[in-house]
Amino acid sequence: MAWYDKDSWLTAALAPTPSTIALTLFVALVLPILVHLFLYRQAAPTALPTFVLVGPSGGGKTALLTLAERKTVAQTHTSTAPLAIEALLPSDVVPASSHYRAPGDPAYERARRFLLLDTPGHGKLRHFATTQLINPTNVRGIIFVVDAASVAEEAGLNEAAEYLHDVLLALQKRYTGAPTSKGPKAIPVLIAANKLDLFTALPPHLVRIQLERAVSTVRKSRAKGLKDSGVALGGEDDGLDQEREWLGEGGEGHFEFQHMEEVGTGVVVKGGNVIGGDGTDVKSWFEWIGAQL
Ligand SMILES: Nc1nc2c(ncn2[C@@H]2O[C@H](COP(=O)(O)OP(=O)(O)OP(=O)(O)O)[C@@H](O)[C@H]2O)c(=O)[nH]1
Ligand SMILES: [Mg+2]
Repeated sequence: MAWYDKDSWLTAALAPTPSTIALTLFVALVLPILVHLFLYRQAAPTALPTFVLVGPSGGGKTALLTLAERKTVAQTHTSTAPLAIEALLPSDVVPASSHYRAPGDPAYERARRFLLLDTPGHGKLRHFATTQLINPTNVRGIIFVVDAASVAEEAGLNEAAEYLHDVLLALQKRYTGAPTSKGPKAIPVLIAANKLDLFTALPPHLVRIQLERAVSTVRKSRAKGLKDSGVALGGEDDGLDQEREWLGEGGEGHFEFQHMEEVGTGVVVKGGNVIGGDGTDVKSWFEWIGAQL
């Protein structure tokens, strides 16, 4: 049977027979729906962007998490386990990805949701935080909560600086150790100078200066032979060359948070207080979160 015969399949496919019309209609209507469903499933957000709360014990991480969840402050105790909650940006903060969307748009409402992960700040329980840094899943930002009154004293400052040094070094290693030359997606860091309601608290710009100075000291002492910064983070302790163990630029001088931009990590310091006689002031932190969403 040749293709031009009356009962060949090609003639039937082009003829105005009811079965051909029905089949064409079916394909024309059902195929776009199937393609839409397939693409929609693939594009649907699988997990919310996560912000990890890290920082020395007593900084106010759990207090901030409680505030984000319940909109009121509550008494907290030293944490021993990580805790994740789903939070919503305050209505007066606009997520950066939704500047041109109207409130009420489902995509706008979805963009305002995020996960907040609290980790224990005690020295022996920091592995909960550091595993998140070594293998971040959906981590959009790190919030390093520090008590601005405790960094006014040497002991508190040193503890905060050591933890901060390890956090920044872990982020740097993640960046420099990436298999692609483009580097992984940047994870920015917010240093939340908390407890500004206290009389003894340092203002944010001084918290920044003090921490930069103290991190420089930590960096110098680590370089002096303590090659255990990788061990402290639960990472590979050997096989890493000296250069990668060094935070920031190769130079010996003063460390500045600005140096972290070269390894894809923006660091900003913003002040606030979760608890206080005059109410809470956490707006600048939520604005920072909104800028990352
Ligand atoms: N004055 C004042 N106190 C605060 C503020 N934020 C938190 N605190 C208090 O600081 C203490 C420690 O707060 P937490 O939130 O438990 O500290 P944490 O960072 O979770 O500490 P760990 O769980 O041990 O890592 C609590 O007694 C809080 O009430 C603040 O802004 N101002
Ligand atoms: Mg806690």
